[in-house]
Amino acid sequence: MKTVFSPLHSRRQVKTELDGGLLIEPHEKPSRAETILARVKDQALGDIVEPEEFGLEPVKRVHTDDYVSFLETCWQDWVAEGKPGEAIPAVWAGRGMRHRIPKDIDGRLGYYSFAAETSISDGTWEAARASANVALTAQKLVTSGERAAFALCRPPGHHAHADLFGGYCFFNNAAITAQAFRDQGCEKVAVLDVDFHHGNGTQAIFYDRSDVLTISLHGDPDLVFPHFLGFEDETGEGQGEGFNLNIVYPPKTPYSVWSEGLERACQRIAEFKPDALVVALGVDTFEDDPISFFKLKSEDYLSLGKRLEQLGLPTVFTMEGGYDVDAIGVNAVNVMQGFEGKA
Ligand code: OKS
Ligand code: MG
Ligand code: ZN
Repeated sequence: MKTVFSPLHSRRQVKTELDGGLLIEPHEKPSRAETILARVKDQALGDIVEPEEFGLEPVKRVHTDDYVSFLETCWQDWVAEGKPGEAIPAVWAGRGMRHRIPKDIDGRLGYYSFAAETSISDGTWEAARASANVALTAQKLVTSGERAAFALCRPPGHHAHADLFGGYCFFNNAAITAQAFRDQGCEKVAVLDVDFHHGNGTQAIFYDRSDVLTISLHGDPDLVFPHFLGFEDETGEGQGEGFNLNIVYPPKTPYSVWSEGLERACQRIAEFKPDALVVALGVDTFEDDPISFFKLKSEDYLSLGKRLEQLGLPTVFTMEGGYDVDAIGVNAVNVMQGFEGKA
């Protein structure tokens, strides 16, 4: 399987993540992508290719023009206001307040976000753009006849809504990929999100549509991020009713239990009969992940890859979360190797 990777991911190198009342070194750091790339090379998974430039048009099929413009100038607007640190949202329109776009950068940071852990600094825009191009290049490979491709995206994407960043995500690479399949003639596309966290952005983007089935397996949002979306009674709306599926799990869930949900998800996808599959691949389901609470083991990722292959679909994997840097290379590449038949 080919891997698409851009060295521009390293342009996103923020110093801060608001966590527990402290500004810590971010969990979502450059070494994550480098570790996965090293494992791809070590295992000779396949060619590693740099992304093509697709421009903003396929991004704007999923994200609003004003959100994209905000991201493009956010850092320079912040610096121009004389702010000494990294750009961090600190104010939101609460219940009863106005959802209008303020002129001031603090106001706009709040308007275009849903959480405060994701700082912005120099290079975030370039890295986020490259990450979307990585996904779109993988999509092009698959459209051109590859059975599957690994988009080694960084920053990740599945939390990003049409006009909201948060959860380390800016552009929703999985959603952009699914929409690209649609725009190139696929009538139906499924997005399966196996990251530990709910794919809230992907769900929201396609919530009223029946052409893109969205499924996410994740930790109970009553207990973990993103806290305000991802419950099992969210099944889609309007035309999209019945085309969103959330499967939530409690702390300490092992693969033996998690895989029952995977089976339900796979059966729903088979029934939907999509023309292509996008897998939002997080490996923060791992037992030693520092911010998550499932108990998957490294060999379980081989089983996951094998089950996904059995769907028999053209498949793009977009990299999402996973923060035990020592293990994420093995775990992510195990999914690809399981897909390719390694037991
Ligand atoms: C807040 C925790 C923020 C978690 C963000 C989740 C990132 C992720 N202290 N999404 O898939 O891995
Ligand atoms: Mg998920
Ligand atoms: Zn995650």
